[in-house]
Amino acid sequence: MRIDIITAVPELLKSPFEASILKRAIEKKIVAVHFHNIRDYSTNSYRQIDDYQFGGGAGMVMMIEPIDKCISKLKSQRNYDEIIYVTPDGNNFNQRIANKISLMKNIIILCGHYKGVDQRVRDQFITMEISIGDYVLSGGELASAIICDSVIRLIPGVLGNETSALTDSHQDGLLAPSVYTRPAEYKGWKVPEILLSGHLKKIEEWRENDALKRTASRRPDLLE
Ligand code: 6GU
Repeated sequence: MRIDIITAVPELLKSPFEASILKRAIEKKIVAVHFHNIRDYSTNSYRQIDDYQFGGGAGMVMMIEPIDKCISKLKSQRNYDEIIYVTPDGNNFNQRIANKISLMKNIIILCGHYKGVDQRVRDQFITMEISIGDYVLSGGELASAIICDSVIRLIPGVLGNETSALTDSHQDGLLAPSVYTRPAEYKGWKVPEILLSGHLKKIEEWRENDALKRTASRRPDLLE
């Protein structure tokens, strides 16, 4: 998978890809992530990428021309499955969307700033709009990093069997069950007996039941 990220603040976005699981996925060449500084596509000598909004009002708007130049250049080089704009007024991100994106070959992610981008960018280029929740960030960069992390870890070969994504919270529509490790007893606090029994079928039943109980108490909306 290839991910092209268009941003005004690449520094805000790079470090998550330089450690741990994402770094390893890049080193193994399972995924390639390319950063494009939108200022490099500015057409004036101030490297300006935003301007006042027509009709007046507070807040700057990202201009169409630098974004057009960057996206058009990328599109001339390969086909993209989706051109994603991350924005607080997009569709709410979830595990289902992460799964869907993880199957794609090439995507572009455009990070918004200020009051957002000129609407014509959205009308002409964007195929998918994603929000990561009902709150506002200073820019789309951190949201993009979150989307990339959740997507990349789903690509086969990124996680080993021991960290399989299949048993994560949300992957089956439920929260994940409680987990325990050694010691089996600590200060008198015991691990549920069944998990020490070696009885695989009963353990599986216990986990299913614990996942259901958790989901019902913490996130009943997921069971509706
Ligand atoms: Cl994708 N961008 C910004 N700026 N704020 C957000 C968001 C995205 N998702 C939730 N809040």
